[in-house]
Amino acid sequence: MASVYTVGDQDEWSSQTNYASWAGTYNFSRGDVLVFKYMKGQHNVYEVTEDTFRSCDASSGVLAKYESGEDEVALNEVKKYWFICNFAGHCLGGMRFGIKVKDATNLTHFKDIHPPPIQPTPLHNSCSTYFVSQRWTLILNFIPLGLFPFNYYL
Ligand SMILES: [Cu+2]
Repeated sequence: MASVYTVGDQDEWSSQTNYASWAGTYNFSRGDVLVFKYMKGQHNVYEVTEDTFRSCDASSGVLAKYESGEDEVALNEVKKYWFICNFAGHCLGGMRFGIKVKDATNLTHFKDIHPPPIQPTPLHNSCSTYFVSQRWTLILNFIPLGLFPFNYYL
C-alpha cells in the first residue's frame, strides 16, 4: 500500500519548519509519494546528492528540479533521497531533509499467514500407517493456525 505524504504536514514546504524532525517521524517505502506544497515562486524543490544537501550549494549535484507549488515526487527507488529548497538562504535556514526509502515487501506478514513447514515423518512399516501419520501431521500443523478449510485431508 503506497502512502502519500505532504512534506511538513500542515506546515507544508516553508521556512519555519524543521524538516529533519519531520522526516524522522515516518517510515518511507518504495512507491510512496511526497507532495511539496508551497506558493509557486517563493520556494522550489531540488532533489540533490548528499554532498549538495550538506553544502546547500546547488551548482552541482542536482538530480531533479520541481517548482510547480504542488510537486509530487514518487519514491520509486530503494535509496536515500535528499531534498533542498534552492531559494537564497532557505536550504541553510532549514529547508532540507534526507529520507531513506526501504523496500515495501512485508515478509513478516507473509510468514505469519502460512503454516510452518511440515516436519518429515519417520517411515513406518506399512504404507497405510505412513499416510495416516502424514495426514495427522498436516492436521496438527494446520489446527493451531485456525486453517480449518484444510480439514478435507480427513
Ligand atoms: Cu524555500
